[in-house]
Amino acid sequence: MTRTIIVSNRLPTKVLRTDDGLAFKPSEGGLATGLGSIYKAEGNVWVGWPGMFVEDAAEQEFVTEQLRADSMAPVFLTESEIRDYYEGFSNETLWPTFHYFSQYAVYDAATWEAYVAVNEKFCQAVLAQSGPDDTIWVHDYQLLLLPQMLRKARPQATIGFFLHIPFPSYEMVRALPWRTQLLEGMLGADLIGFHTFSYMRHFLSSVSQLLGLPTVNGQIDTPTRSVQVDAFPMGIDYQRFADAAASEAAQQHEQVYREALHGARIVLSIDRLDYTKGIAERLRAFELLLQRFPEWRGQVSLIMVVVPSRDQVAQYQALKEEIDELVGRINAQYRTIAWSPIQYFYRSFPLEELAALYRMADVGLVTPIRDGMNLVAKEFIASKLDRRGVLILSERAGAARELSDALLINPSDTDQLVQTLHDALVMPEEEQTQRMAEMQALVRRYDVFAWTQLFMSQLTEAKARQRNLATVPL
Ligand code: GDG
Repeated sequence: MTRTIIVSNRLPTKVLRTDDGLAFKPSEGGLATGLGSIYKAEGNVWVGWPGMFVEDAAEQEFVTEQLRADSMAPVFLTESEIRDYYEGFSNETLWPTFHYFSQYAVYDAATWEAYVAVNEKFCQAVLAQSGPDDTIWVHDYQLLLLPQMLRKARPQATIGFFLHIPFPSYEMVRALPWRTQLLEGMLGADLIGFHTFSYMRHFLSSVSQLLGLPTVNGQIDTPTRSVQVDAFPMGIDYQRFADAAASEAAQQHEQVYREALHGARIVLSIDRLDYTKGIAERLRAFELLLQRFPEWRGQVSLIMVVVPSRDQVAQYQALKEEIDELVGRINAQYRTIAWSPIQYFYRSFPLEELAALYRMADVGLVTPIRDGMNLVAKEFIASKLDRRGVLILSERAGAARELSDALLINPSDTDQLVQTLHDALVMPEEEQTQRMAEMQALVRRYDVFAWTQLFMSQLTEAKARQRNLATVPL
């Protein structure tokens, strides 16, 4: 029997150290839900880091045993590996480069070496779980070298790779000192997936210009194999968000929040703390809205949830300070005893509270500078049971390709954003429901389960094509 192995930097369960010993907390992320039916099936497994340092051998054994029961296999990483491979090369070199923030990119041979070594460690962990003909689906930018490492050890395996962040233009990629190794690493896969066609085109262009390989119709021919490349826009678990929004708990939260907000209209923004998300730019636009359209003072509040993330990286600390300062300044300038322009939360909320916020928001404000897809935009849509509400979406989020009924904006154009905020707040209800209905139909249909199925079936096809090629006599 062949098996399927999912590999990502993080496992879908986090191990925590509590007063009562080690605890296991399942993640509610979209990927975990979407891939649930695969990795939980008989014999399959998800390989990744459990999110905590476990050095003691007996503890490692305990964690491994516990996770095995839930179809997971941990890769234990040390503090220095996380510092260099994850915070270093992944988040200080690849993340800024792939999001067009090259001014933040650090080129450091030591973190690159750690990246290679940790990819190798993941490779060994996968090999320990897999046989020669198994299917392996590798996820994201932390593991770009893994497909090729696996290919060398398992020439017959079916290997898929999906990138969750943008793939940037050749001009960005060529600046990376390790560009050749990174591209070759990805090419170990039989199928490489991106969120959009433009990321896919950028990848093909880099492969052709940097490796000199022919690329025709989404197929790359290496001297020994052919690799398929395609776009698979990731979806969400639509029903889960629709159900959460309909729940008694969400309705109760909404009631409490509405009373506290004294009837103000609500603009909602939800992101991880990240300079790619355009959080500071969004605050400046909201400040300008209050300046240019004084009629909104006292009438509209921005609820801004920022989920702490990567706070060991210098740029993230600086961004946090910038946000704190901007919120302080705007609130100090405009607030009244009864009204706050910005309700800012630097923490994450449980699903029912998040659902209440999605439910009650008049405007969803999703304005990243760059974003692979952006699932928040889709979750906002799924939560709008009465179809009222307007989505303002950056044209530089992958989601903008699908959500053409959102109000699309250029996140660098503050004037346009201010005007669009105003337009959204005065949009007639009929137009709101029309746009929302179109977007709901799309987000409901292409959910995360459809995404998983499509990728897996294309992967099987790509492998079959590969086998046919191999049996054609020269
Ligand atoms: C990467 C790419 C791509 C947020 N606040 C709370 C909370 N969240 C959840 C949201 C959403 C998720 O976090 C964020 O997903 P995004 O897609 O918006 O962004 P990234 O984390 O940057 O993800 C991105 C994605 O991978 C998938 O391929 O779309 O472009 O950067 O699901 O709901 N969840 C809870 N409380 C919160 O306060 N429970």
